Amino acid sequence: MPDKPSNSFYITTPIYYVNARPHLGHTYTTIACDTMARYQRQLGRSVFFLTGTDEHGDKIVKAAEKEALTPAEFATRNSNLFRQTWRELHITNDDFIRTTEERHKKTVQLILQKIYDKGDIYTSEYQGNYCFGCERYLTEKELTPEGNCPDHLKPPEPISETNYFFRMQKYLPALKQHIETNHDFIYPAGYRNEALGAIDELIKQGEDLSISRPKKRLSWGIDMPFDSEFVTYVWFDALLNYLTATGYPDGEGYRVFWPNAIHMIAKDILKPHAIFWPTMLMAAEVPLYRQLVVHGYWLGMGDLKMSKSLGNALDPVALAAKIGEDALRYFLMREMHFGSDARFTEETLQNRLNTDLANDFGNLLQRTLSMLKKYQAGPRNLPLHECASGINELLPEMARRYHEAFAKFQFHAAIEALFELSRLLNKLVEEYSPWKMAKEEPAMVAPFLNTILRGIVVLLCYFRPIMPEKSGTYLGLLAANTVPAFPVNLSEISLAETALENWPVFFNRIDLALEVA
Ligand code: ME8
Repeated sequence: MPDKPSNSFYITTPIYYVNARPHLGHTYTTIACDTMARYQRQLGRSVFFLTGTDEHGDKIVKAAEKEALTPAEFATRNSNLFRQTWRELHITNDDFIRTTEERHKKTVQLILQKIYDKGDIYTSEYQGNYCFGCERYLTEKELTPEGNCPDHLKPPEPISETNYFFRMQKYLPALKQHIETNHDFIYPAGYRNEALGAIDELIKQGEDLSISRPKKRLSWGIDMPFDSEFVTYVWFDALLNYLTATGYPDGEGYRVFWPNAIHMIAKDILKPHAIFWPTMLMAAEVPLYRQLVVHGYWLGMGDLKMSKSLGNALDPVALAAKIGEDALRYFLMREMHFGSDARFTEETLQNRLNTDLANDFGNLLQRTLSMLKKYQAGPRNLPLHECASGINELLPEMARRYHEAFAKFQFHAAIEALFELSRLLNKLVEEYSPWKMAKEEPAMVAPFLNTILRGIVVLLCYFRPIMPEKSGTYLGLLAANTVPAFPVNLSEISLAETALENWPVFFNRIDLALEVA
């Protein structure tokens, strides 16, 4: 049995299908988890951050055939694309799981056998409308008026076959009760309500979950341990990755991290995560994960969900090369309100980055450093200037809003809280005008600019999970290493008293229109 929740933090991305290249949609989830993982580490927690690839099923077989590769060759090549992308974007995942690994096969078979032995798996004939894109049967209600899958815009295929079924119905009432009593189990609330609605619908239909595929139709999967004529249904296989990676059932990771497991997904895969997965855990007598956090879609051209099949997906590595890795992270975290959809256009990207990073914070940083150099004022740990009291008044409130926003995955709100301080610092520079001070009260210039600089160092500390590279570089340049992870008073900031010669530009204005021309 796992420990009670402790100082540990476990976060997962979905494991991505290897039939597509990583695009901006996958990148958002991975960067959001990475930002959260970095934040939790900065708080001093012990973090396990998992991502990986989902490699079995019809979809992969079909995609491999098109390229005249075996499913295994195809899966390995494309899984490496994800691994490579996350490496290039400096994602700090602690593990990368592939569902074709031996450790995973063991867990899947162990859990299936356990559920089978207690009588919660049986065989039956099934007929339904199967969407190969979603790798699941769709109900009539889920289809668009034209009879298409709402995500893949194609009609599902009618299929009839004998399969093994998991007695999901048995666990639905208990799951419903769990969701009702644990308000944050599925977050934000809109998705919690959607899950409750879907449970009621499933109870009404009375259907269980088909969890196998006959090998004569599909052999690319994990054998059912009690019948080698069948392989495991891809969702049953895939969901278990979250448990495999902890070292279930005996691993230290299972004991330490499982009680604090948080799964991040987009709304497309709410049903498998909010309903199939917890009922599977109940049947396997494994405690439920702690929380499911659900975000909306990045919409690309035509205001459609960005995806490979709709042809409007963006390559994250190319984009990062163009605008910078931290700028990409910043944009994704600032622009999407976690839970709602967000639109990706070059215009929103450019406006957001130029306004926030070049004009507001970037300008504050550049002008402060230039003035420090021009007036030969530091960095120096001088007594604080009188304007520090206004800054110190804001800091605890800013920190409170920032941490509260992080606790709710509202990254945009955390960033907004920081910009209040950035604006205050810019305002103080205008108000006190060091260029005038230099003529009228020259002795005040250094204390003033160094007070502003300490405020900038505070901001860099809080920006660190979001823009790790730039914040890290500037903190290395400007701050002593005694600075706390999340300072709440300027007196906690010790500056690195090294001469400022050349420093990198925090953010170069971008003009994507000009670049295209
Ligand atoms: O569903 N906007 O894999 P997948 C936001 N293998 N997020 C997006 C997105 C978009 N336009 N497009 C993709 C699968 N995503 C299964 C998961 S888990 C046990 C198995 C992100 O490759 C988002 O996180 O289709 C979404 O849930 C996921 O990619 C789907 O990835």
